[in-house]
Amino acid sequence: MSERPIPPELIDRLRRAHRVAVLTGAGISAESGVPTFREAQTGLWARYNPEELATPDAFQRNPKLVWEWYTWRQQRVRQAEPNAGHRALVEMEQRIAEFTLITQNVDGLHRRAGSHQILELHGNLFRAKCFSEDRPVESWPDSEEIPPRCPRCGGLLRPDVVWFGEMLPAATLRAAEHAAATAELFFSIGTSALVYPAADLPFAALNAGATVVEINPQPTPLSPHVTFSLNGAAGQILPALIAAAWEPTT
Ligand code: BV8
Repeated sequence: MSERPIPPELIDRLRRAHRVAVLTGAGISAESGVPTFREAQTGLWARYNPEELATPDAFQRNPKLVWEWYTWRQQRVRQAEPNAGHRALVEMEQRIAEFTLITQNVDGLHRRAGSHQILELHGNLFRAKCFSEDRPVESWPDSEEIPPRCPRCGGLLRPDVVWFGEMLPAATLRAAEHAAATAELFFSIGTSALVYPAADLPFAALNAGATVVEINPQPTPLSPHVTFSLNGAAGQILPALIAAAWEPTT
């Protein structure tokens, strides 16, 4: 695929930036072999639409099915490794004075890659909480029962992720909104820009006068509004951007 060169103006702005915010979606994990949220599911899950499974109603209707979907996703992620796109964002965090990584992803790959300032808007696949108490559960006794039960109250355990129709963690969302509203440079990477309130963040950055950059092989509803649109894979574009901005030209 012919790589269009990265605009020199963008490289210059990145080099000079002090406050950068990045929003990532499932696309940044695609090159790690983790299926994106909206691409067709395979195998046992082919007949289910993720948006129908990732809801409290789905869990109440069939807790075993939903718990097993997340167990399957955990296994997929455990077999995956962070990719060059995740690693490029670790380097960007090291180079920028005030860097905030906001992710919609629940796969934990940014942390495994070595990123630190991470805001997990939609929770994390590998954490569980009690469905009745809505409080985290770190561990529970082995049991044949699926889903397992809360050791405190006996309620059903559920994944500690934000389902459709559920509020995002308030402090995390506030921090993300602040980062978007104060960034000089905002990147939207590997997201279809369909899910709210996360999809509002690039607009908050634009409204505050930031330079907004989208990295995605496909156009999205955000594309017509951004300052720079880099059409390609994050695992290729991000390392090239880092090299152009900070690696000494030989
Ligand atoms: C809420 C966790 C308040 C679970 C997820 C307006 C305001 C507020 C709410 C709404 C609103 N309008 C509608 C709503 C409701 C809803 C919503 O946004 N619905 C959408 C579908 C219209 N929002 C909510 O319910 C949110 N809650 O607002 O609470 C409230 C309460 C009650 C009533 C009303 C409001 C909660 C949303 C969170 C849902 N949980 N995940 C789980 O993962 O199981 S969202 C889920 O979608 C994932 O987190 C995922 O990350 C996220 C977004 O998807 P993407 O990451 O963008 O992934 P996708 O597959 O779509 O796209 C991948 C992209 O990557 C593609 O563009 C592709 O081209 C690109 N790509 C592919 N390969 C690469 C690549 N890019 C770069 N490189 C590559 N190699």
